[in-house]
Amino acid sequence: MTKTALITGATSGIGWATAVEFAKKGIQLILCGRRQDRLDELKTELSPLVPVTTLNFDVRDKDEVFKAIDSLPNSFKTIDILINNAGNAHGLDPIDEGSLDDWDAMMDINVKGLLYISKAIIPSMRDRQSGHIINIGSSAGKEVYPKGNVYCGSKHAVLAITEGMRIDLNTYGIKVGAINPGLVETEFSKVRFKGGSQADNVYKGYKALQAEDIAEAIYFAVSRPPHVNIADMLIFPTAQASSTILKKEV
Ligand code: NDP
Ligand code: 8X3
Repeated sequence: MTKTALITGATSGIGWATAVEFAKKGIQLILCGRRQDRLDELKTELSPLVPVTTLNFDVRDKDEVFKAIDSLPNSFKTIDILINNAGNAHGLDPIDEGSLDDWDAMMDINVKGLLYISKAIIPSMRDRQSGHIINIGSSAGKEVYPKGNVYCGSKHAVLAITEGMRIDLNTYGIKVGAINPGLVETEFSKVRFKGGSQADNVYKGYKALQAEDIAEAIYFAVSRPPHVNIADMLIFPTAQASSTILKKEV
């Protein structure tokens, strides 16, 4: 039977690539994000392959989140797979210099936004006793690096929440897991550095992961047989050994 996946942050990077990968595999799609032009573009690209609908909302706004999920047409209401991907780093500053607005953005989007979406979708999975939730964490959820403070905190929270979800939803047969990438070449650094020139250097001098690499890992996780749950996956580019050890060509 055709499965339905809801992907947050589908307008860019890992979310976009995951939508493309899922469409190729016949999974019908609910694409979410704030940039309607990109949602429309992706819908046009993927509609020849699978049914696609879009939802435009900010994950920080809990009323918008619940309204959006409620507004889904009947044929998209049964969500089998939830990919909690929307998120970003905002800033890279020592803790004494960090911006309160950046901290709010990271905690509100990466942590609370993920919770709002999950709360809107989990009850129907629980009632059906089936479903699969994948939270996009990060290597920053497993270790802390200089100036990463609050972003790392938000991703550590994502991993703790993932474990909590897996424990509490175990009784309903719902799969929960985290995919944790290292450096992936997306718009992530443009957002982190607010379009500044620092972003240009992040992926220079080595081959970073591409969004498609992570999309393939996500598809691997969702395509395992019913008795297999990929609980946690950490993926680095070959050039990266940890958050702070990166082999760059000079
Ligand atoms: P991108 O910046 O390319 O994509 C981020 C996505 O999140 C966009 O689609 C954006 O959509 C969406 N988003 C951001 N803020 C909001 C919001 N307030 N409401 C709704 N949607 C929002 O980055 P990536 O693809 O790299 O990041 C995806 C996930 O992967 C994030 O959780 C990130 O932390 C994680 N990650 C990234 C790594 C990397 O090196 N790139 C490594 C490890 C983890 P829109 O602006 O249209 O709303
Ligand atoms: C994104 C990877 O190293 O910039 O989560 O934190 S990193």
